Amino acid sequence: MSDFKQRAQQLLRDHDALLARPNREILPGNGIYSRWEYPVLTAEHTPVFWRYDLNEKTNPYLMERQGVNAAFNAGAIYWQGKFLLAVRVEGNDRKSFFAIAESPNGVDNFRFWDYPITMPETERPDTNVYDMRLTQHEDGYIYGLFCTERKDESQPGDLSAAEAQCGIARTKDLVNWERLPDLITYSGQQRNVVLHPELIDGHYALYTRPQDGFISVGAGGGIGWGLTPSMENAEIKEETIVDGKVYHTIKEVKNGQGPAPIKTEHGWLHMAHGVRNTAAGLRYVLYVFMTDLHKPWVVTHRPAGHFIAPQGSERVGDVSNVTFANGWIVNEQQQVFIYYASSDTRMHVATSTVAKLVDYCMNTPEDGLRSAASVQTRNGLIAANLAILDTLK
Ligand code: M1P
Repeated sequence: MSDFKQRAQQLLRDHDALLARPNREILPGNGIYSRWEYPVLTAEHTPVFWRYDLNEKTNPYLMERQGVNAAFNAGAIYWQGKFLLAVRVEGNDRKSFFAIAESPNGVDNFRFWDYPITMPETERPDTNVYDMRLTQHEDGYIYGLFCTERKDESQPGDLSAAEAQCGIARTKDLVNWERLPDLITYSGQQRNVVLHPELIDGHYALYTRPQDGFISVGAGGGIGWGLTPSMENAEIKEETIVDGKVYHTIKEVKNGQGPAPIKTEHGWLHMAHGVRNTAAGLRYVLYVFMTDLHKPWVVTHRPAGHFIAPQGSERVGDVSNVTFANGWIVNEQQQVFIYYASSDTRMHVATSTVAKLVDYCMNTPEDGLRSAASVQTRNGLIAANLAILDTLK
């Protein structure tokens, strides 16, 4: 057998072994959720035939011709009994694109469909697209809302000056996508925009993240809320802040809605990311909160602090110290599969249940916003526990 063929077979075998590797729940967990041992997706999970030219005539050295740098920030949907992720795949050329990866059980065996999503462009082509939130809407469409990034033409001298806006596409089969005009808002820029799954007073409702600049949200920020009569020419005339930035919390610098919220009998369950600054740069963590069942723009429960923060090897990657999530899935058994990315590099899963997440939201103390308040809250727990500790021995 030729060296070329031998190496090609090795590549394909190793890839198959990686995809078939069983994952393992890390127990006992923290009672809120369990992490799983292996990332569910990495750059190496993308098909060999996306990266290598497998033709010996055109690629005698069997080189990787179109490398993939990362697979992260995936939207998620439970579709025809399968767990589907709409992954942000980033090529070595820094361009991101969307690709669907499918798993039978949500925790391992994720396999990419043969082709990435061919996302149509608008008249103003996107330079980069990323972080798609999937919403199965009551109007019958699956919407994908994502960030479209383009050069900020008003600053031709600054090559890093960019503009982020919300791109919108919809589909009925996750293969054929109809691109709709970008969302119009009257904030400078938008990222982390998410469609609420139900109409509110006959209008489509969106969680937004108004921002003054491309990286910095400036004076604005927070998770916003706005209504539009149509998604075909979506326009939000008035944005109100649902969950703002707060000094000395995990969302002091900025925050953003994660996936579309989950409807529960106690209200809407939300996951978001919060960002604070440190001497080592920005730190992104995930937090959860609940809003009113009939008024999803009104926060009812805010457990203090982070829900998931980068841990161990999750802390290192292209943009270190980041956890980011824009997808979760609830299955028929009300189990929740939380898909989170670490350090803009790879995807992980954490598993929980709707009941546990609701309990966490409703019964975890809020941030008292002062050290003394935190000690007082903790002392309450300690005193109550000391009174019963002997009964557990
Ligand atoms: O690098 C961390 C994250 O930064 C951005 O999120 P935000 O707009 O909240 O700062 C996004 O580019 C996101 O993709 C990225 O993971």
